[in-house]
Amino acid sequence: MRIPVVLISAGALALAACSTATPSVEPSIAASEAATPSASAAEPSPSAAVSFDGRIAFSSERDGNSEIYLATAEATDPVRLTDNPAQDAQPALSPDGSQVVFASDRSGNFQLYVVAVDGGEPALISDGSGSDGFPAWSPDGMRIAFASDRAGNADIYVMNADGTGIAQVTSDPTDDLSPAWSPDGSKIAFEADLAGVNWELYVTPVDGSDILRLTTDDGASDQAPVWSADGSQIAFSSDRDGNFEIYLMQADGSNVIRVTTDAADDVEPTFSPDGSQLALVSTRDGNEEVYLMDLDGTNVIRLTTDPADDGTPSWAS
Ligand SMILES: [Ca+2]
Ligand SMILES: [Ca+2]
Ligand SMILES: [Ca+2]
Ligand SMILES: [Ca+2]
Repeated sequence: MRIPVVLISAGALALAACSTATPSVEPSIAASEAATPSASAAEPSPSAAVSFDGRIAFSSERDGNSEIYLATAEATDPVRLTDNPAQDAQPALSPDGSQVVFASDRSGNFQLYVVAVDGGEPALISDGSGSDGFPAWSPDGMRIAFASDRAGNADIYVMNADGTGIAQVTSDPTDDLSPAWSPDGSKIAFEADLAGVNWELYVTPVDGSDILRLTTDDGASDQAPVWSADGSQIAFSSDRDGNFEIYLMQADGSNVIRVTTDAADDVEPTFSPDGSQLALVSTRDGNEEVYLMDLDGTNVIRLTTDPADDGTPSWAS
């Protein structure tokens, strides 16, 4: 069983997963479902850059602990943006592709930091009043939505991109995670178990005034929503068909379409800037890798080729 990306325990946004000693910031993909990673010659040699448009930020443990990396079509190897023994995780590229906001426990508990893609020291933007994670840039680049346990359980908040002007969006007693902005900036989709069944997807105006449930599959966990560029669709991951797959639905929750069809876990979808592709994380080759594919699941491109876990892609122009 996959467990939530962030477990809320003892009032902390513990980015812990399963029984791994190292806090995992990726969705916990059951080890039993993944083949034993092989560091043998089976890994293809990354001798040429994979072709794709824009920039993709992701997290990886390839250098011993979770760091943030940036992949571009021009570069053969991803560029490492963080260098800290703490967990640096959940990167989100700004809409113009110039900055990455991410969560890190380098100060003790998870806080949000911003780093320029061309380097420099990450700047703290959290105010330290709770453990913060799941940052998501608003489409105009002016605000950041995130999850925080500062009020006792995980809720969705929004703030200005410099960390000022924090406003609470949700205030229910269950955990609300993984906020995603609609392209017009008016709504936020998120995952929660408000109905007391399991993780379901919800949507609300940014002021939190009208929370609507989008998914109704009570027997499964629906997680990690992300909006298409035209606002018509939401991609998400769900285990409703036995293992985690990527699905698309209309933004009102109707017309669910399954995108992936393999026995491994497929999670953490995000759209390409032009909306024609998805990036996602899958264990289909033995460990967590980032893949790109068309919206119908065809033309699969493997972006990462490292035996360590690679995850949480964010794609911008
Ligand atoms: Ca690190
Ligand atoms: Ca809550
Ligand atoms: Ca699958
Ligand atoms: Ca990998």
